[in-house]
This record gives sequence, C-alpha cells and structure tokens, in this order.
Amino acid sequence: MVRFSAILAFERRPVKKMKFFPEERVKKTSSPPETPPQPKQEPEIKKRIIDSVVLNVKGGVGGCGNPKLRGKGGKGGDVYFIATKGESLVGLKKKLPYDQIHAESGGNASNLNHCLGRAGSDKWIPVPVGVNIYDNIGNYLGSLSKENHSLLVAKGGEGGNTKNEFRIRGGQSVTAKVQLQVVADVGIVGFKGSGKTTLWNHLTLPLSMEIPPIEPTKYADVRKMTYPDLRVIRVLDTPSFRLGMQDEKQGQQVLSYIKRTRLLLICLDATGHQLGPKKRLNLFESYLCLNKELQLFHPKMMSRPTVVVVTKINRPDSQFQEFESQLRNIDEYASMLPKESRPAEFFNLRHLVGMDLRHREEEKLNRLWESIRVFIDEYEFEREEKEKEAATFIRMHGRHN
Ligand SMILES: Nc1nc2c(ncn2[C@@H]2O[C@H](COP(=O)(O)OP(=O)(O)O)[C@@H](O)[C@H]2O)c(=O)[nH]1
Ligand SMILES: [Mg+2]
Repeated sequence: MVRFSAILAFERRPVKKMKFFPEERVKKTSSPPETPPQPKQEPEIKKRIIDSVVLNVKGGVGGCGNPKLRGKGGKGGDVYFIATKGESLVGLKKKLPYDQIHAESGGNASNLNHCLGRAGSDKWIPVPVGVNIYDNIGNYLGSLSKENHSLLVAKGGEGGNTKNEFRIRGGQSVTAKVQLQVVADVGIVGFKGSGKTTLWNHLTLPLSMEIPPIEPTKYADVRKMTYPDLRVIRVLDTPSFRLGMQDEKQGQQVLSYIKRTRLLLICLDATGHQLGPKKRLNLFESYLCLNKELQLFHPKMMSRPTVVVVTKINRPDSQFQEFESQLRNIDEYASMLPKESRPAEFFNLRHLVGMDLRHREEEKLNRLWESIRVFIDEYEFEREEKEKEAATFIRMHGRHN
C-alpha cells in the first residue's frame, strides 16, 4: 500500500519545463533578424496646445520640538508661484520634472544651543505672467496677471511646540493646475468647410511658402503672424464648430481655447451652411446661430472685438451682398426669425470682409492684418483702463463682497 502511494507520488511530480529548447536558443542568436532595420521614423508632431501644466507642491515639514527643553521646532517653508516674464509652461515643465516640489523642512529644536528650530526656507516657483491657478478639483486658487505678482500655494507645517504637544505637522500638499489665461490673440471660429484653415494659412504663412494641402482640422493649433515691426500676434485655428460640442470632451477643450482669445474671427461660407440632413441655414442664419451658441456658452465673449470673413463670395449662390445690408439693420432682420434662433446679445462686430480664398487677395489680407492688430490693442487698452478704474473705486470705497 505504502509502495503504491509512493509510486503515485512519484508520477505526480511535475515535469520541470525548460524555458528554451537548445535548438530554439541557437536559432534565436544565429539567424539574422527577419525584418530589415527600419529607417528611423520622425516623431509625430504633437499638435495639442499646451495651455496648462499640473504641479504637485508641498509645504515643508515643521521641525521637531523638544519637550524636555520646551524648545520649539522651526516652521516648514511655504511654496509660492511668482509671475516671471519670459517663463513658459513648456519651460516650467522641463525645469521641474519631479513628481513633487517641496519647500524646505523646519529645523529641529535639538539642544540648548538650538532651542528654537530654524524656519525652512520658502520655495518660489516662477510661472508665466497671465495664468490662473486651480486645485485638482477645479477650485480657483488665484491668478497671476502681472509680473512679480505672487501667490501662496502650499503652506509649510507648524514646528513642534507646547501648543501642539510637540507633534510636528506636515506641510500642505496641493495639486496645482497652472492654466494660461490667453491661449492665442485671435481665435478663428466657424462651421465645417467655411474656409477657416485656408484663411489661417493665408494669414500666418509667409508669401514664399507653398500653402499645404487642406485637410479637415482635427486639432486646434496656434501659429504666429509677425508684423514688419516684429510685433507677434498668435492665431488659433480650430476644428469646426458643431451644435452640442460643449457636451463632448474634445468640444469642451476647443471651446475653452476659443474662450481664451482676445479677438474672434468668424469665418462664414457665403452660400450658407448645411446644419443637418434636412436643415440648411442661409448666411445670415448661420451667423446668428454661431452668435447665439457662443453667447450662451460664454456671454462675456460678446464684448470681444469680432471680425467676420465671408468666404466663397465668387460662388453664384453667394449671399454676401444681402448679408451686408442685413447686418446694417440686424435688429430688424433678426426679429423676423423665430425666437429660438435669436441671440440675447449680438457679437461686437468691428470689421466685415468678403473674400475668395482660392486666391491670395493681398489688399484685403493686408487690411485684415492691420485691423486685427488695431482692434486687439484698443480692446486691451480699454480693458486696462477699466481695471484701473475699478482699482481706484475699490481704494476709495472699499471692497464689498
Ligand atoms: N471656391 C472657394 N473655395 C474655398 C474658399 N475658401 C475655402 N474653400 C475651400 O473649401 C474647402 C474647405 O476649406 P477649409 O479651409 O478646410 O475649411 P474649414 O473646415 O473651415 O477649415 C477647401 O476645399 C477649400 O479649398 C473660397 O473662398 N472659395
Ligand atoms: Mg479647418
């Protein structure tokens, strides 16, 4: 009986498997690789705009107190963001690739000579001028709009002392999102096929450069227009506007870029826009539709200077001339439309031009270049004046919350 079970036990012993059979191993090392070496591929160009970075920051730990000597530990250092000219988000991320940025810990109250621990030094993190700071659940922490303005982001911990029974405290830990207030100076917005990317190319590419083939725009992208006096204005091209895009993640992102521009450049097809399988909007209706959607999305956008470029005016069914007169009496024409198509407030329209984008119409483009610059400067000037006025008012009357 015993012998029988011993045999069984032997048979049940697992067979040790070899990882590679020898011939396999030989094959692996000696045979040439089956696929010839591929030429090194160019890394794919990342088109996503970097408009925010997330930094984990932590205040310094408080120093240990000393119950025997009743000594007090030093306070941990605080973490501040400071608006610094010339700083960029990409530069910031490169400079601070660590997972967490700490301020210095407070010193311990170790002996009679060091009865009071030294306070840990604060950490100052330079960030670009013109950013808003949020925490990880989107709570607004503050903004840094002017050079050298600073914001306390994470407080250092208290050192051990009689009040806290000599227990040290860790510093505050904050996941801070640093987001640019302005993504681009000009935001091009319009329905599909209205010529946004074609216009963007005309505005931003040098004359000598060949216009790249036009493809549907998947990602928002920013390019610069450089004026002869080296003034730079950044222009945002966006994927086409769709109804309900605020309910999708990518749509929300595109709208958030458009929200953070200084001037709206609305691109419209002179022949109107096919909204759905059954509904076609004429040029005026397509203008009001965009107006209404953007006004509902962000009412403040209505005070922003707006330039309208109507494309494809060479087409026989162009409605451009009619559109010009409709805009002159916009209240009257809008009142003829059903109530649900009318926006509560109209765009702040400053310039209207009809173009045939198949050709480079130099004169019109030059006027567009110039007016964009003038409108942005006027708008910024007015905004600064208003800010100054508000600051004086607060100084005189106090802030009321
Ligand atoms: N005939 C004519 N075609 C245009 C004009 N503007 C743009 N297109 C064409 O319309 C198509 C869509 O243009 P695109 O710039 O991609 O529009 P987007 O979707 O608004 O970016 C392209 O084939 C362009 O060549 C124009 O003024 N006249
Ligand atoms: Mg496009």
